[in-house]
Amino acid sequence: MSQDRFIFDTVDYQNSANTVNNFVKIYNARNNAAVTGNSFKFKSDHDRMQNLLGSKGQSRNSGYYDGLYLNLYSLTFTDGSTVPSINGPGGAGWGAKLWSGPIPNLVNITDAFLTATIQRSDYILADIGGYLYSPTATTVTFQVTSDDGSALYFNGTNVISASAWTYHGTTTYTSAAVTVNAGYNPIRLLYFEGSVTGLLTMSYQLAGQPYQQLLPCNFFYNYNQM
Ligand SMILES: [Ca+2]
Repeated sequence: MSQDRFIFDTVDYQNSANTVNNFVKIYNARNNAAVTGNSFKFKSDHDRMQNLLGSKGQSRNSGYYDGLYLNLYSLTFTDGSTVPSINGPGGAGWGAKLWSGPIPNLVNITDAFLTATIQRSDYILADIGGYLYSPTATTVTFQVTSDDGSALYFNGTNVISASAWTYHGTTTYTSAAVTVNAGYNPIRLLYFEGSVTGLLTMSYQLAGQPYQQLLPCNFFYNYNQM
């Protein structure tokens, strides 16, 4: 007699009243199919759940880790005017990978961060990716501030102005309210910096909430190394 095996995946969701709900979703271990009708929700103390389940990153059997994931590359264009490919690594202007790692809390790439991380702050490209998780469909508005270029893909579409992907001083770009599907929504933030001052920050506003710059682990995940 064969035995059914299941994967239990914990997710956290902060609702509009700032209450943290802890969900457990159940998947069939043979084919990763969600077991419908059997996902259930804990409305409980967040820390107590962590004590029960271990650190949040480790508790996700489906392989998702907290935060977004940052890959830094060398920008090979140093003339201050030639724009690199918006299609990412391998395209024009994208040189060697310089660094990679998770950014668990905040998108805030500054000259100081780059100098501390890769001992340089000019002629770099950043490819930041992961997922925004929501247990239900909703909407989100993003703001990206960059010097120089930036592009923000959400569920495969660039949701900020195409003019952001140019050389310019510090400028904030605001998306329209975009649809968030229930589940994991792919998100990718691209950035390039030529010379002089550089900056990249991202904030977001979920429906009914103020803008937040922090990326709480409740919402943003990455899937191993991209
Ligand atoms: Ca600059």
